[in-house]
Order: sequence, then structure tokens, then C-alpha cells
Amino acid sequence: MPFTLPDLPYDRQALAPHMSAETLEFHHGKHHKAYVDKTNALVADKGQSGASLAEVIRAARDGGDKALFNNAGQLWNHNFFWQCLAPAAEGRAPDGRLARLIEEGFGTREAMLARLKEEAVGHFASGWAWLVLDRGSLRITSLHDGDTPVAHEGMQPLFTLDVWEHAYYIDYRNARPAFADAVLGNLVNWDFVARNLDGRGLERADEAGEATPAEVAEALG
Ligand code: MN3
Repeated sequence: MPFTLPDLPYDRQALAPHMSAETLEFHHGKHHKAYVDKTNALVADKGQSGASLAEVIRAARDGGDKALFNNAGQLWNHNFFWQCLAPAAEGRAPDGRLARLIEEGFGTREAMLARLKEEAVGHFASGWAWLVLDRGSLRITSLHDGDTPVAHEGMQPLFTLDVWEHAYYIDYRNARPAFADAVLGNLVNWDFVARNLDGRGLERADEAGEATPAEVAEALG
């Protein structure tokens, strides 16, 4: 199969108590895994083996293939999301260029996180809150369902928060604000956010579509 479920960059227990091992077992092990499996099945159906994940997403967008767009977009979004988090003990404050951009855009880190929480909590139904780099400045926005920065030209992702109910229901039931507070206050991987200022965030969650010889032969008929 062309796409695989990336391992979490930490143990399942590592984000507790803000995000439990049970949440990671379901969110990564079941939900994220299901997006991998569905994307692979749809890609195989369409003979697209060999295309990268980003290429699959853009082709699905251009072709109006909603099922493939949503599943492949969710696969990419989750690949990115897990890298945005880090165990609380490893959490560091932003510094350098990131700290300067936060100051220019929002005044303080707390003000930026409050704005990100507002976007996350205010987003209607399923989707993702995003911190992006937009023409040299930080900007906060959100995207619906499986929509993804990969599908928006020039959108450079720095950080995301998953606000689908499956992200918080085990630990916080329906309390999305409490989930946002816990993650934004304790689990932000500032090193990863800062690294994405190089404009290569999209690549960090992409996957090569490595087709097997049998799949290539099948695609070529
Ligand atoms: Mn999710």
C-alpha cells in the first residue's frame, strides 16, 4: 500500500494528563489509521499509485473528488498535528524569529494563544484551527472538515489544533474550550513551529507514494 501510518513521535502516555493514552490509542490508532486505509483504497481504485500524498490531495481537489480529498486531507492533517505536540516537560517558550513574529502580530504569546483558542472554539462543527505564515506575518485561521493547507496555494502551516470531536471526547466530553486550553497551554511543540518558518511545513507531513512493482504494473495495465 502506498501510504502508511507514521509512528507517534512520543509514547502514548507522554501527553497525559492533557491528552490521555486512551485518546492517542483511538485518535492515532483508529481514526488516523482509518484515513490511511481509506486513502489507500481510493488511490488504488483510481490507479494513482506512485503520486505523493500532496499530489493526491491536489488532484482530488481539482477533480472534485470529495471522498478522496477529505480522507487524504485528513491523513496529511494528522501527520502534521502529531508533530505539533510535545510532552509538557519538553515544552519550550518560543524564541528568536518566532518570538519576534508573535510580538509583532499579537503582542504576547498569551494573546496569540488566546486568539488561537478563540478560533478553535468558535469553529462550527468539525475542522482544524491553524497558525500560518502569510506574506511574512503570522495569521490565525481555520479550515472545515478535511480541508488542508496543502490545497491552498501559498498557505504555509506552522501549527494546528484538531477540533473534531474525536480529538477531545474521551478526555473532555463535549468541552472543546477545556481541551483547547490544555493543549495550547501545555503541549505546543515550539521547536516544530519555529522550524516551519522555513516554509517547508507542507513537506514535513507529506508522504511519498511508493508503489510496489505489482501496483505499478497494475496501474500501467
Ligand atoms: Mn483527528
